[in-house]
Amino acid sequence: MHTKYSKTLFLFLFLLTHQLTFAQDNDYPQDYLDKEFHKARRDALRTMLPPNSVAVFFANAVRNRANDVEYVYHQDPDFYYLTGYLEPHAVLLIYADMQSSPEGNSFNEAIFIQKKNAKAEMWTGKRLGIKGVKEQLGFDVVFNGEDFESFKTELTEFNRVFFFNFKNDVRDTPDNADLFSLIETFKAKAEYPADFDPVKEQIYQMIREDDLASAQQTTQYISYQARIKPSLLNDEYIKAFIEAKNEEAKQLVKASIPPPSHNLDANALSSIMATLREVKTPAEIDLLRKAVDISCVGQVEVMKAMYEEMSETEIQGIHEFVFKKYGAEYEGYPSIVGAGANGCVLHYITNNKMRVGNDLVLMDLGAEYRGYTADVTRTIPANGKFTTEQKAIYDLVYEAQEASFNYCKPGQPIYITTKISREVINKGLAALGIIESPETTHNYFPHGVSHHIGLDVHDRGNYENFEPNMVLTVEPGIYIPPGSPCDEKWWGIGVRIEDDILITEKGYELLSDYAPRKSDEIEKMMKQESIFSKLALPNIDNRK
Ligand SMILES: [Mn+2]
Repeated sequence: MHTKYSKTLFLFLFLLTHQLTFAQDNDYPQDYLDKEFHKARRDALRTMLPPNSVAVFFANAVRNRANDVEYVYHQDPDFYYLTGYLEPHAVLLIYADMQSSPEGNSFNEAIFIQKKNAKAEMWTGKRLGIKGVKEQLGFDVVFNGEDFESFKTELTEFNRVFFFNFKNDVRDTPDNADLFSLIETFKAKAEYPADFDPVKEQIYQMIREDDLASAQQTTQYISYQARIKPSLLNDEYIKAFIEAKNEEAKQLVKASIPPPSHNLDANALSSIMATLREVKTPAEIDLLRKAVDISCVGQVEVMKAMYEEMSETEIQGIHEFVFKKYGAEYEGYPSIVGAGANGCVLHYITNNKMRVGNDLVLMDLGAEYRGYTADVTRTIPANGKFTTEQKAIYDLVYEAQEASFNYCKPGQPIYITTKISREVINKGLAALGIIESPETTHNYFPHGVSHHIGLDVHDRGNYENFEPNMVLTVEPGIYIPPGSPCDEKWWGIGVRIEDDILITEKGYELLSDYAPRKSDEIEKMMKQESIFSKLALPNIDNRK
């Protein structure tokens, strides 16, 4: 009897504890990328590194908003992709070959992270610490940041040390294991030259590898960079290359360029990471689908809810409420809600017009779900009905987008969508009399049409051909700000239609098809009853 009772009690307690753990776990998102994903991406990166090299990645900086308040922390997407680590003040080393520690252990990667600290965690939340990073992120070699300095790794001995050069936006704090200190330690270990200039090194490299065919490309790159940093043109070799009149003279410059005096490479990682990140894994595609669906629900709910008295701010709020209702943590980029002429400002994020009136409202928003962001734009008439002019411009953008979709398949160059959209729009603008002829130079469509999406809204990519499992936008637009050299009736019309597609073996899949795109389908959707029309909040105007 006694035994049986104990057994039952034990079983009961066991089930209870188990149940509690289970319930607690389930109260938090379970669908982040798993540690196997991040490990597989590190392994894929390793295969792209030349022998006897190491790639070094730093966590993003914590950035200050004002006084003692920081901006919401966002991990560097490359760092997240390779680690899953969401905290600041960390550095990752990925070696091409096996290394041995002084204790005789072999390893080919190491991560240095934020140390557990009960006091700090009381203010800013739980840290994974060494144990958490080993168990949850699957790293074997994990140290606290403070141990980076004494960590034995002879960076100067490698053929190549790859990293992204540092931006001067990292604050030094009293903590000797903060990002600032980790970077200083790296610079000391790698004998980073005080005058290190990756752009100059890139130009030297291009000149060294230059043949007659690429001379123009090198010259273009130099003139682009010189606009940012004019002093580049004072460099004796760059100056000589620009001034070289013929191939013979260019060859002389090429032969005179000194070899690099160190093993640091701050250029190559961007194309290596682009190659890795531009093609998505099934797990990434699942998260992107979710982010896109959520963003489309936002567009649909706003289509139903919109009326003339709404403000841009409120419209933004409905989208973002929908994102959060579905568990998306963030917006992937600052939300754009622009009525009328505001829609002609490409990155209008002020969103403070208090009444959208009879204008078109351009809404470019993306939910970020578990790190992956959508990028969807709809442009709708605030009062539910396109005017003749609004519809003419809208339908032209739609036509350009439809024409571009036809070319979204493996083997086609990504820039083709821009080329096709441009052709359709130039022809259409001329037919409407907005420009003189399809050949007229104009500024009504100043941007490209396709970019990758992923951990970044403008995700890394090499931008060559479409390949299966790439996820990209197709987003033509026409913007006619007031004062444009055309009939006034077109002024203040800004239209962008932006959809997200998954490239498949034979073509593409439209991921953002939940939100209507066609002008008459939008008008139909806008007639539907909205849940938000029942939302009544107290009037606070007369409170003192
Ligand atoms: Mn976009």
